Amino acid sequence: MAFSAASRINNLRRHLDSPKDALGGYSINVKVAPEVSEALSLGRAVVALESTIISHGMPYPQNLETAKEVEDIVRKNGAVPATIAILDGTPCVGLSVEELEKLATLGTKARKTARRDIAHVVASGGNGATTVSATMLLASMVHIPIFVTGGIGGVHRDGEHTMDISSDLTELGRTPVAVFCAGVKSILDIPRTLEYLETQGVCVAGYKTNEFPAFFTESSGCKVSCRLDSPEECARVIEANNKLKLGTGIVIAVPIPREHSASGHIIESAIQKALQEAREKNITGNAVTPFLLARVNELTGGASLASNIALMKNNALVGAKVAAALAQLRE
Ligand code: PSU
Ligand code: MN
Repeated sequence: MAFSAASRINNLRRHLDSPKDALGGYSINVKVAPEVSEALSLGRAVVALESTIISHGMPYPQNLETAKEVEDIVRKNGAVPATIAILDGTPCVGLSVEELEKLATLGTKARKTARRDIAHVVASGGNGATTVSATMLLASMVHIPIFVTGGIGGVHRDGEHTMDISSDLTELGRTPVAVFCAGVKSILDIPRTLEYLETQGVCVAGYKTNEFPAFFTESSGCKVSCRLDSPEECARVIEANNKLKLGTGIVIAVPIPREHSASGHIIESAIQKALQEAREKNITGNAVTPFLLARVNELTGGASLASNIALMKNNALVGAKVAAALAQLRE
């Protein structure tokens, strides 16, 4: 369906003035960077990016360098990057270099903000680094259909007892944003994560693969629900999801490029050790994922960080190309 530029601007304004559907009637101010708002109003390609990966997912200064490089890759591949975070209580879509620096240096002092935390971070004027669930929600409020990250959360190992299931999975079941990732880390229970996504009605596609990747490695032994072989094919599925008003998200899993994949054996033994330590230290709730990510990185002597950075950049490349293909499809 073609929209004129003026009607797109009006639609966006109406939505920004009153983002009621997403936050239940609480009319808040969402700050959209001028570059992002212009691209959205003209129907150009935009890619949302999360910020917990900056604050909690990587150490300083690699987090800042990676965030900037990822934005550059998105730009070079035909889309406008929109990193999402909550700064001084204001949800921001598109960050300046200074704002990225602020978040990167705050690190874990920024509040890890999932859907459940948004209202409190806003009401208390805090700084929130948004996880996949909160980033999806804010992206959809301003009608950004595509979001790139490294790995999504999932069902934790032993999740059948702890019920530790990331809100990323329920968000995917209720918010129509396509999330590009390299699968989920094997710190999680991958088969149960996929079962949960199936229950939530989420399409889990493999980009040029039939197998769901395991973040550091290409294979998890689990199948995806469909395979997509080009940016145009991805764009058509995203558009069909949108036109059908299914209301659910899509996972598009992009395997880590082979030359950057970490040795499965080294990673697995680090994961086992980190899981054991987490149990001994009685780490629970939303502290589990950041703890495991940091420990696996330490235990592998930075090898996992290098892989993490490489796959994030690759996901950004693919996501930006799909965003460009989607914008073209909608012209
Ligand atoms: N997995 C990663 N890197 C990350 C995260 C997950 O490989 O940075 C972050 C993402 O922000 C994700 C969040 O949304 O952790 C999930 O946290 P939890 O498991 O507490 O839901
Ligand atoms: Mn959890």
